[in-house]
Amino acid sequence: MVNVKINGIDVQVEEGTTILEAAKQNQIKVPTLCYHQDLEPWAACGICVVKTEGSPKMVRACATPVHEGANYLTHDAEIVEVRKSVVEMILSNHPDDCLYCPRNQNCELQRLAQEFGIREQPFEKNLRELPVDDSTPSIILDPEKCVLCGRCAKVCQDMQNVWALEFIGRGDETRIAGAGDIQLNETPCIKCGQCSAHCPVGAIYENSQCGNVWNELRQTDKHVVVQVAPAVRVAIGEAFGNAPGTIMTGQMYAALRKMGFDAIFDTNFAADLTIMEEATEFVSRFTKGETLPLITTCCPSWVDYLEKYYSEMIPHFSTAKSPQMMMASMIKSYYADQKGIKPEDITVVSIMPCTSKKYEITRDDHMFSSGIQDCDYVLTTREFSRMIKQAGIDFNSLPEEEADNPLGMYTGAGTIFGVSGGVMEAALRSAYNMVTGEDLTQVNFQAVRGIEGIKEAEIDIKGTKVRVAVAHQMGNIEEVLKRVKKAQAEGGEIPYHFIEVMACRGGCIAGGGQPYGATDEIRQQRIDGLYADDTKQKIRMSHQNPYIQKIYSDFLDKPGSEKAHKFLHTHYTP
Ligand code: HC0
Ligand code: SF4
Ligand code: SF4
Repeated sequence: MVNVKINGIDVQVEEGTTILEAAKQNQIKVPTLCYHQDLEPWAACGICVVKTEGSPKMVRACATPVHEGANYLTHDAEIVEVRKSVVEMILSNHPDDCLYCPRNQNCELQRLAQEFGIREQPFEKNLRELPVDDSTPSIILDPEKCVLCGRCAKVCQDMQNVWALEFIGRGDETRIAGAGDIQLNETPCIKCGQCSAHCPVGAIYENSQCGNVWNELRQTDKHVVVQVAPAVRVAIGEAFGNAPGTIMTGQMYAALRKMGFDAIFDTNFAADLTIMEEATEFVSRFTKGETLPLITTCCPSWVDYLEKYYSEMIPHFSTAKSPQMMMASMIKSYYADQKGIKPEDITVVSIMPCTSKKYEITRDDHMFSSGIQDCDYVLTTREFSRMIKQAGIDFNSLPEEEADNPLGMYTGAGTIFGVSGGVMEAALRSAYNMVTGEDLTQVNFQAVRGIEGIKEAEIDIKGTKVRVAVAHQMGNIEEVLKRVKKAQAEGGEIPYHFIEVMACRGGCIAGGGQPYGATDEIRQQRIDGLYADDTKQKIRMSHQNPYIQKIYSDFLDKPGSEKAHKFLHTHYTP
C-alpha cells in the first residue's frame, strides 16, 4: 500500500494506483475527457491536470501513479482555470449545433462546458468541413464533431483487435477516419459499435431508423410486429433514471403497445428456438465425430470477424441463425400463416442492444428465409428510449404487461443469451437432456459466467466430458482460436468441443447500442439483472417451453428437420 495525501487528507491506496483513481476512491472527481475505464490511459486531452505539493509542474492524473508521501492538490483556482482553457480550446474546433446533435444532453463535452461555466468563446473558432461517413448500415462517423480524444480508435484496436479506425494527418489537420483513409465499409470494421459506445461526443453514433419505424406505424394497412432482445430489458431503464440491471420487461411491452405495434414478441422466445437447433447440431456433431469445436454464430460482428480473419474456420460455425433472424423468419411464415396475413403486409422491427444487428438483417445469406426480407428494421436500445420519449410515454409508471403469443413466452435459458456465457449455459441445459433423456436438477453453470475474457469449463454429461470455452470482447478470441489451430496442426486432441463468442465485453448487455456509460460495474449490474430474470422464470430450459414444443408440432416438425433448416439455418461460404 502507498500512503499519500489528497488535498491534505491522508489516504492509503494500492501501489500503482493513479492519482485519478486515488481521488475517486476518496470521493473526489477529477474531470476527464479522453480517459475511459475500459482503456489504458493515454493522457491526450489534459483536462485531468493536478498539482503535486513542492513541484511547479502540473501532471495528468489519469496516467500518473501515486508516489509514497506525496500531497496532491486536485482543485484550486489555477487548476480550474487551466482545465477550463483546455475545454475552451476543444470548443474552438467543435461545432455549436448541440440542439441538432444526437448526443444533446448526453455529451461529455457539453457537460464539461456547463460545469466550467463557459459562456463565451475566447479562442478563434476554427471549424473544418469534413465529410460524414455513413457507409455502413450500423454506425455514422461525423469527424467534424470529433474531439480527438482517441477513445474510439483505442477501443477498436486494443479491445476489439480490429484496427478499422485511426488518426489521419498531423497537427491541425489530424482527424479520425477509417484506417488508410477509406470508408468504414471498406475497412475491416465489424460494426460492433463499441466506438460509438465509447465516444464522449456526437462523432460516432448509430445509423438511426426511428423515422422509418414511425412511418410504418402510421400506415394502417401494415401489420407492424416487434421483437425485443434479451439485453434490452436490463438496460432500457437507465434512460429513465433507473439503476442498471433493473428488469423492465413488462414496461417495455406496455410501451410498445402504446406506440402502436400490432404484436409484441420476445427475442428470448427465439433464443429458446436457437438452443433447440444449436444444441441438436452440437449433439449430432459430437456423437457422430463431425467437425468440432462447434462455434456459435449469433453475434454478427463475430461472424464478420471470423469471415475476414479466419475464413478457414468457417466449417466450425453453427449454421443455426441468430435468435433475431429466427424470430423474423418465424413471424413472416408461421405467424403470418396462423393469422392469415400475407407476409408482404407485415413489417418486422427488432429492438436490439446492438448496432451490428442492423448489418445482420442485410446479409443476403440470412435475410430471405420467408421468401421476402425477413426483418425490416433494427432499432438500438438508445433509439427505442428516444421513441418512448417522443411518444410522451411515462415509462416508469407503466403497469407491466405481457408479450403476445405464440412467439412471446420465454424461459430462463432464453433470457441469459444477453450475457457472455449465456448461450453456452442455455445450450448445455438442453444438450444434457438431448443426450441423457433426463433433465438437470441443477441448471446453473457458474464456470461460464462472469466478466473474465476467456472462460473454460469441462462439463460431465453422465460420464462424457464436454470441454467448452467462452470468449467475449473481440480482442480475446484470437487466443482461443490459436489453441484450436495449434491442436489441429499438431494432430492433438482438440482443446474444446464447443465455443461461444460475443464481440462485446460482457456480451450483449454492453452492446454498441446500449445506453451510454457502460463500465465493468454497470456491466455487472446488467449481468446480475439477466441472471435474476433467469431465476425468476418457472421454466429455465428451452426444450420445456410449451410454445417451443408447439411450434415444432405445428410447423417445424423437429429440431434439425428439413423445414427447420429452410427457415432457421444458413450456410456460410468461405
Ligand atoms: Fe444479443 Fe442475441 S443475445 S445476439 O447479444 O444469440 O443484439 O440481447 O438479441 O439475435 O437472443 C444482441 C442480445 C440478441 C440474437 C438473442 C443471440
Ligand atoms: Fe471498430 Fe467496431 Fe467501431 Fe467498426 S464498429 S470501427 S470494428 S469499434
Ligand atoms: Fe451485437 Fe451482442 Fe455481438 Fe455486441 S456481442 S456485436 S451486442 S450481438
